[in-house]
Amino acid sequence: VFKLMDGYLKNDSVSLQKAILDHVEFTVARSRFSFDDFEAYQALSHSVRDRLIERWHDTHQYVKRKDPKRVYFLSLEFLMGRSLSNSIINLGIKDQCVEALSQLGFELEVLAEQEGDAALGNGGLARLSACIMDSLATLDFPAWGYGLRYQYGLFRQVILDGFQHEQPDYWLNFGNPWEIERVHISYPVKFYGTVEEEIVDGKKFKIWVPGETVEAVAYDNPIPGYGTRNTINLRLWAAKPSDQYDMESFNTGDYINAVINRQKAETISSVLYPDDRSYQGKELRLKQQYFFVSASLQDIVRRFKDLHTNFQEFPDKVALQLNDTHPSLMIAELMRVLVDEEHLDWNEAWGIVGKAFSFTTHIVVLEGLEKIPVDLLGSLLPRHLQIIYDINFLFVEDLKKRFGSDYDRLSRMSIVEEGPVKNVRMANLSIVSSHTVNGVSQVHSQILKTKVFKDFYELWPEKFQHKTNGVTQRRWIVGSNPGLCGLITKWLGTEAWIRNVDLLLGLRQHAANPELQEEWRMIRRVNKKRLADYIEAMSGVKVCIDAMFDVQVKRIHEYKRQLLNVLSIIHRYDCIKNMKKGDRRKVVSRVCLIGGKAAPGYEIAKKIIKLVHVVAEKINNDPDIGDLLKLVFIPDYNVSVAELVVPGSDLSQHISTAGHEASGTSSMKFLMNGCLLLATADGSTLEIIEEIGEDNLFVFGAKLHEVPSLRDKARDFEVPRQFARVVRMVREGYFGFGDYFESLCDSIEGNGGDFYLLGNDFMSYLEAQAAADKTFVDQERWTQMSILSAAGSGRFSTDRTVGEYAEKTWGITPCKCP
Ligand code: 26Q
Repeated sequence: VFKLMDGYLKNDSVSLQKAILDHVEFTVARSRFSFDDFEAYQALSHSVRDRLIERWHDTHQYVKRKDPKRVYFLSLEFLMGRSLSNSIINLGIKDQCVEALSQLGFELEVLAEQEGDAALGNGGLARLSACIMDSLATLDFPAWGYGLRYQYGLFRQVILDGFQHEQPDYWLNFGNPWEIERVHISYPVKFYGTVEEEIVDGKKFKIWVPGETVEAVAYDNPIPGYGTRNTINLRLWAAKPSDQYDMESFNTGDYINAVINRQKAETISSVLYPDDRSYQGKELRLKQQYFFVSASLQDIVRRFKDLHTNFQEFPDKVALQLNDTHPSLMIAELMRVLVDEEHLDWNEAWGIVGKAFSFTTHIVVLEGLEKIPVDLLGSLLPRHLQIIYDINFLFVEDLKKRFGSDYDRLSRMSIVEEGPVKNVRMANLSIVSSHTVNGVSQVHSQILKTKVFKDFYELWPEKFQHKTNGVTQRRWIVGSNPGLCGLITKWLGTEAWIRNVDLLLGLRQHAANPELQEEWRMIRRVNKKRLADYIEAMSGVKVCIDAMFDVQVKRIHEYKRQLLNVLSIIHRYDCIKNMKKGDRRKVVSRVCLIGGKAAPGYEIAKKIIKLVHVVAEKINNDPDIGDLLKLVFIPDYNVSVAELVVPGSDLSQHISTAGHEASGTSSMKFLMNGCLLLATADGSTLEIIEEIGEDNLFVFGAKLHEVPSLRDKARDFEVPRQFARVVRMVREGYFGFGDYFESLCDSIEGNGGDFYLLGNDFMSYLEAQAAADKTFVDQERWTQMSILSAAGSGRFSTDRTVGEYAEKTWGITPCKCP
């Protein structure tokens, strides 16, 4: 275990124990002779927090002195999950904490369970942000994360009678030891109003006279690196009422209403929007975005101005990374600050903007791109709308010079979309204003160049890059699978892989070694037992750990095809039912687990959840089936549930229709943990296949280039009878609720055609499933594939991703605190 040098605070178990007891008494205000698990969790967290703060101060001081170029990772979403275990691991004080606690009669694992998840994000994009922060800190990059401190994170999913209900996630209810409230770091953020002209030194300037002001207060979340003192900052903004421009309302005599109105300011950061395109064009969402952008940029500019006076140096000191289009109003905001406030020429300012921003998109289809209605933008941010129009005017003029009167092209590329409702296309704004644009897997980046942003690629081929996503092995192996972590270290003879994940390749040479295989299986069995206990506690279903644990956990979306999975489970059930008793001995037992949240307004996704439940009800209660097949829905899937599920799975499914998953990152977590993949050739799976070889996972389904023609032919496609049969069972109410599932069945059989090609891929999916069964019987082969999966997962660490961004996009180098 690596040891960091102590700072002012000591890290031996005696010092830690004293720290814990002091915090019990003085922070939690309980007696040091009597406190419960939750209070112990609080006291331990505060002891850890103190140590984080120490390193975090050192890092800030050091980086400030060195003043290197910094990257600012701008994201409206961060899915951090729990912090206690992760911090303890990254600080390198796990053994000492375990010892300190055991003498007090507590267990670290039990205390860690007391913590709620910080779920300030929806899914892949948000968890990616969190993994990137871990790698930025570990690799000593001078980096900051900026985000919003939503009071309510992603809704909690409660299942009643098989239906999803959404409940508020008031995650701050029991306090949050991982943040530091910075009451003195706050900025006014302005909205509405008008644009006027001002003359300074004989020159005309536009000034924005805003109508409403809200205060943004900083909450800092220290992010420790592993095996380094570097601890970086994730700064989240909360909205508070402002004292500025508020006198008026208090002078009208209606004191009570004036106070109540002030309180409304807080709604801006109150709730995370679920990922749902139907929310587009909502004023509150736009306010959130600008609130985030304005506060973050004021902070960034202030830090720049602390040491610099010449804005030409701004891009040498600042890299601004846009995590999707959500923060892209910062482009207009930086223009406004430079031109209206700092009085730079337009062209000078535009040059600075173009060198500062880089843009990552996580979306594959054009329809998914973010648009803001011009009317809405004009009323909330009148000056920004003007700036966007000006950017667009100059851009379109340039285009005309280049492409003449190719009006179709001009209208496709324009930042402003004309039509009955005019919209600002945020992706176009981001591409035009950034020096680099990247997709999140090789194939995704290719699709951007050839389809989604083809016009832009033809104009600026040099702007387009690709950066395959990753996940952090600190959380996804060291934290969530300590058994496997120890085994890997033992066989590699070093724990250096925790910082240098390419070393995992060293496992390849041992993949067929029976001794390693035996130990590997033992550890996986313990993890499966832990998962089985959780399943039973949560659903009442007892599962046999000799069965294959077959898992699909991710947001529920039609393109991710959870429905295909359910239909194949029905098929499996139907086959077993119709088998002669003697043949059943050959059936490989399965425990199928499906989990994930549906956006609240996404009807079809909600029906899929209900379908899982009714099918599960039937199968699990069929005495004829017993342990041969079980189906369980895992409710309220989140980061900490994933930490339990991933290490305990044998097979995981990533079965999106080819061309629809930009990358996919959960597959990488499963891969690292030695879980085999059953997947389509989509997103990052293509690179996983390249890395571990197609013999080491189960691939099926239409290929990317086949999808368009299959879609054209979908209407004439004769679906396999097996597919028709299982859909008919659902339709005709074999599992009940036949009417309710009609529209769901229509989505794959009706006139609209089977857009996601479930019918098409069904037989090939069943074949892949059969291949998985066949392999599972051969445990030696299975274990070898499992070891080779983990061995090949190094390429999918965010350490690699972040290294590539640093070199190719941001132009930053490490700044390691001594
Ligand atoms: C949009 C408008 C209004 C409110 C919310 C949103 C919104 C919020 C979140 C739209 C999209 C998201 C999240 C998207 C996302 O998670 N995309 C996934 O990103 C992963 C990381 O790159 C990829 O691996 C996945 O393939 C991609 O689906």
